[in-house]
Amino acid sequence: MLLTKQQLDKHNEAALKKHELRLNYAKENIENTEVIIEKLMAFQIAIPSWALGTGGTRFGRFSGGGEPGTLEEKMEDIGLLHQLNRSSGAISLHIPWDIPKNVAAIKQLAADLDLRFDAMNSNTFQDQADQKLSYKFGSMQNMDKAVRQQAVDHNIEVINYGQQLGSDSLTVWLADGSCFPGQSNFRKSFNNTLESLQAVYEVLPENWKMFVEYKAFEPNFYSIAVADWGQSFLYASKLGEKAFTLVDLGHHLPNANIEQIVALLLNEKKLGGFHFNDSKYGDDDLTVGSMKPYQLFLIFKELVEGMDARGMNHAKDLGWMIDASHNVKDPLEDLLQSVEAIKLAYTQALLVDAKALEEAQQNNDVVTAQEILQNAFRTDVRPLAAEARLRMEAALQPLDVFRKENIRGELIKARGEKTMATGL
Ligand code: PSV
Ligand code: MN
Repeated sequence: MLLTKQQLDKHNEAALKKHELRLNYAKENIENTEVIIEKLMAFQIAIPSWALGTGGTRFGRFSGGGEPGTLEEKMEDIGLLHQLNRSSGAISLHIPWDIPKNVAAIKQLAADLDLRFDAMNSNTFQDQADQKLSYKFGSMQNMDKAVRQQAVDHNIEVINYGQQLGSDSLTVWLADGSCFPGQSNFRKSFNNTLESLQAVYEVLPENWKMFVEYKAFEPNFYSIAVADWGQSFLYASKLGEKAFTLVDLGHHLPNANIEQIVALLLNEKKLGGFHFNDSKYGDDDLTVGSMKPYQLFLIFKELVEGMDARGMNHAKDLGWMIDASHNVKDPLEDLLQSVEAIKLAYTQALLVDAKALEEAQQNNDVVTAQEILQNAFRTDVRPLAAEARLRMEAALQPLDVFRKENIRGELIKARGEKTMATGL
């Protein structure tokens, strides 16, 4: 379901006066607003195909209705998000949850909605109905070579789908590990995992990247095959220059200094991309920026500084994706909030006076350093993000339009109350 241009114009016209007042005020206080707005217009955040339905926990799931039941419907939902914010122009597929059955038709739909295919995700953390061997005791780390081979073959199949669709990266997240001390041998698990990853890396197309995602715990609770950024870095370094670490914000032990991790990975040319979400306790998969917006800003501050130091393109040289779960909110509203939070943190990071900060650091002027960061963080940059949307013919206030046009109601009418999106 897409809105007509007239529908969007009507909402934008109603909100225009207030927007202009806010924008003028922002322009008076912020330097280089034109450069910032252009950067914002270029910045796209991929939406995973598994995030369009209601999420849940192992205790339950409360569907909100009107969920997309097919890959096509998921793409249509992302197309709608993209129409509202012009910042969600990419989809990331999880195989086998979202196998493209008719590749030509899926590519055509993506083109119609102006979406590109972001990283492909393999799944060796669940057993599928038609699967020969079980991943109960791991996939790439498994003691049985035949299971490892099955996991390798699956990843190669995922690359093949990605090639047909025009993707250029593969994200591997392994649930492999152990639940109890003594259950497995750390060195053997590591070597098996490395060998399996190498077999996939060997067939990775020339222009592709391979992202190795880490996670501290869950579903295994004693050890995980790729538990932290150091282990991911180790695999990525041994694999070669097309392999990178992927940082999912929810995959750290409590209070980890993620911004420092990001800075060092960038410095070592091993940062590949992000899965954005937020958390209070563990891998909570909450709306980006809903718990720790200052941390998100600090991460972006490192990203901007580190990318600029290497002459990287902010919009294109790293993978930007949301990986969240929507248990109590409408998934589409939640995704609009997440995209906005990412863009605001990015904008605030662009405001940091890098030269003044360097000087303060040089002089050990801790107070000034803090002032510089917090001045940027406390600046209201929402009018700049709204202006970027307006210039791209998107909605000044996407959430407002979503509600006023009763989009969820329309989706329920079209798809029914009881639809269930595939995924976890
Ligand atoms: C694992 O928790 C993870 O973050 C990986 O990225 C998976 O692909 C995704 O979530 C599955 O929901
Ligand atoms: Mn993730």
